[in-house]
Amino acid sequence: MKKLLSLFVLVWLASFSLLYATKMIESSEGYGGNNTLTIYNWGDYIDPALIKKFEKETGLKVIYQTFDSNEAMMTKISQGGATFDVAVPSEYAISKMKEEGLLLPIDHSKIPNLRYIDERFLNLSFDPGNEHSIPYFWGTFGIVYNRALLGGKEITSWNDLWDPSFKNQVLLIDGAREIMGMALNSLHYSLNDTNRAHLQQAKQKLDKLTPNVKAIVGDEIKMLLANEEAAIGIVWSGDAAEIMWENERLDYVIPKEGTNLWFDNMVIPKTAKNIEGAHQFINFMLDPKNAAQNAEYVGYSTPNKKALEYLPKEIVEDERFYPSEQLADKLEVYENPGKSTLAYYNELFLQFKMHRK
Ligand code: N2P
Repeated sequence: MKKLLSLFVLVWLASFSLLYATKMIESSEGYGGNNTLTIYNWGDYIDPALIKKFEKETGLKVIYQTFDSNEAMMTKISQGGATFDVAVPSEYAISKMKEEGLLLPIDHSKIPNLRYIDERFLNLSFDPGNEHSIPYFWGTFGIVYNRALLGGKEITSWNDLWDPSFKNQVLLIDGAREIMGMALNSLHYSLNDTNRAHLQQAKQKLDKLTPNVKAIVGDEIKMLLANEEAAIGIVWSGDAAEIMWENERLDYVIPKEGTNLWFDNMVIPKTAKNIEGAHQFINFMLDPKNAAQNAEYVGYSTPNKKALEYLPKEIVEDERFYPSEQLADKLEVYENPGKSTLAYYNELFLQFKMHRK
């Protein structure tokens, strides 16, 4: 009987440790859980050295995936197939995701570094009280161009892009909201316009830009512009900053008809498996030294007031990348126009892309 009992204990112990071992393997292979942290961010939007530093400090293993538009990110998150612990949407996407119940509340007591964020970037209308999102980067959307390649011509407005002499010279990023917004602004409409006739007009105006459009691309836009494969790019400010460091013949303009002022914040999607780790990561990215290192690496503007002290003066005093409150007030933030209008923006943009082929 004794023998039988010890055999039973042995078998029980063995199966228990087997179960434990499988669990360990599962989590280290990235099935999510408390040893891993899964992050979903824009491409080229973090200094990889910071991921290593975070892993070292916390013992967590980071699984990192990227997207290149809010639309692509929202589709993936709402389908729920993949689960993420932290994601970095822009303001209108945050508002939409909140509406759809896709985000978890953030526990501010676990984010002490929140005190370093400039008040200007807190408590904005898309997320009052920052209940569901914490600032990461911010910026504008505008035109980067190579004056030398354009025979010395200067660009100051969206409407300049339709100049017939710029044939095959314009690169666009692949974002429905951004490109439709640019066309709306060029017509002096709001980039939050919901009037379908205006949206149609914007799409027709985009069709007229087609001869000048060389390609609609993702993050490779930076390489193409830096290598002078095209003279003009419609880009986010931080991408412009990064390529201007590489090629000094490039300049960035905020078009005079106005443009978009955007905010990208960190959120915890509802399907998150490591909520504690997500808070740790958000707090880590808000550490002023980490935030400064990240801003210097990617070229984007940090909302972290304390981090500005660690950044070169030429960068933080450059109105093109750190627009003053006065200038920023003249720019427009994307609003969430509701599901059907948003779908209409996407549809028109898709039609424009197909029209090119
Ligand atoms: C970085 C993309 C920045 C996103 N490649 C702007 N919202």
